[in-house]
This record gives sequence, C-alpha cells and structure tokens, in this order.
Amino acid sequence: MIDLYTWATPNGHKVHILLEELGLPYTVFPINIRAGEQFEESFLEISPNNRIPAMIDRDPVKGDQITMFESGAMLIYLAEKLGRFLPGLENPKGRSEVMQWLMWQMGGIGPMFGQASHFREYARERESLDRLQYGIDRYTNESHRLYRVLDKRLDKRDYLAGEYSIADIAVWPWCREPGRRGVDPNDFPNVRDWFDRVADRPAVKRATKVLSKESVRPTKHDDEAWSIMFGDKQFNR
Ligand SMILES: N[C@@H](CCC(=O)N[C@@H](CS)C(=O)NCC(=O)O)C(=O)O
Repeated sequence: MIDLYTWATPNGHKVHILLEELGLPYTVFPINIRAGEQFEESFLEISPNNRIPAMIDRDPVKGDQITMFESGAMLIYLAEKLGRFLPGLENPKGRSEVMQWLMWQMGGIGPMFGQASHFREYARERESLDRLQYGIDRYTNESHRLYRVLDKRLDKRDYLAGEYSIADIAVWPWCREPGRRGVDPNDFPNVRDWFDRVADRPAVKRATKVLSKESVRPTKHDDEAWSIMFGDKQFNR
C-alpha cells in the first residue's frame, strides 16, 4: 500500500496518474499547501523541501518501508516497481529517451511554467506592473519556447518517447492550463492533439479528480496565505 501526501497541483497529478495507470492501491493524505500543512514536522520528515508530492511505500519489493519526495523520482520508482511506462535496462535507447523527456519536464517545464504563473498572476496581487514586466516577459517567452520544443517533438509522434510513458505523465498535467503561461494552445497543434489523446485515458480522468474539490485556488491570497506560499513562512522558518 502507498501512502500519498499530495494536493491537486500538476506535480501531485503526475503521481495520481501513474498510480491510477498502474492500478496500485493508495491512500491519499491531503496536504493543504495554502494552509501551511507542508511545514508540519511529520510531513517534513518525508519531504524535507516542504513540497508535495511525497509518499511512503509500505510494501517495497525488498527491505523496510521507503519514503520519497520529488515527483520525478517517485515516477521512476513506481514505474520500475511494476515494470511499466519506463523501458528497462535491456532497452537503453528507449529508457534514455524517456529519462531525457522526464528530466526536461523536471528541469524546464515545471520551474518555468511555475514562474510564468507566479509573475503573470500571483505577483500581480502585490506588485506594480512596472516592477513585474521583465519577469512576466521572461517566463512567458520561456513557456512559449518550451511549447515549441514540445510541439516539434510531437510532430508525427503520438507520445514523447515511443510508447506512452512516465515522460508523458510528467508533462501532461503542466499543459492543462496554457492560459496561465500566456500560451494559446491553437498555436501548438501537435501538443493540443497529444494533450487530448492523454486526457482521454480513463486513468487520467480518474487521477485529475483527486482532491480537485478541496484544492480550488483562491482568486486573491490574504496575508496569511501569501506568507505561507510566497513570504515569511517559506523563508524565515
Ligand atoms: N520538484 C518538486 C516540486 C514540487 C512542488 O513545487 N510542489 C508544490 C506544489 S506543485 C508545493 O508543494 N508547493 C508548496 C510550497 O511552495 O510550499 C517535485 O517535482 O516534486
């Protein structure tokens, strides 16, 4: 059994999707990141970087229970445990392709799209447009660049790296709200078709419902929520 500490965000949904695809039983422990639950000691013991998702595998293939943070590491671990959605070492080319696109998501899409919505939406609650414009342009441009890379990769390909894999599972939740990155999906038809192809999967439909009612984003952060997400609670603990 997997204990999953999570919230309905792109990084959380990556793991929800893979668990649903694998049919592995899991218990959801909601970590409300707007209420500051990511700073509770019991959570930090599993996830020292105060970020969701995190998990405990109480039934590993070998040895004592395993705790994990970092969604990419969790995807690799779970895919390897069940031998699905990531080619094994007997297929080094296929495996390396999945790994490359997974790392591309972890190092590029996640951080850049995250900053794009920070500057385009959240920071606008507190800062003047004058102070923000550089950041807005920088991360919106970077989001467009990444969409172009993705669109090119998906030209004449159904999935990012051969068969549907943890690379698609990692990138897909980040493409759900292109408007938040200042991107028009119609400018990237290959991404749009791939997005719909993945969205049609029953496991993906089930996964995106996880905690979706609980995790509604506020239109504006009060002082407490701001401190938790972007202020003192993050930096002066
Ligand atoms: N690289 C990490 C990023 C995780 C991450 O940024 N999680 C966000 C939600 S998507 C979070 O927990 N934020 C809480 C906070 O900022 O304190 C991963 O992929 O697991």
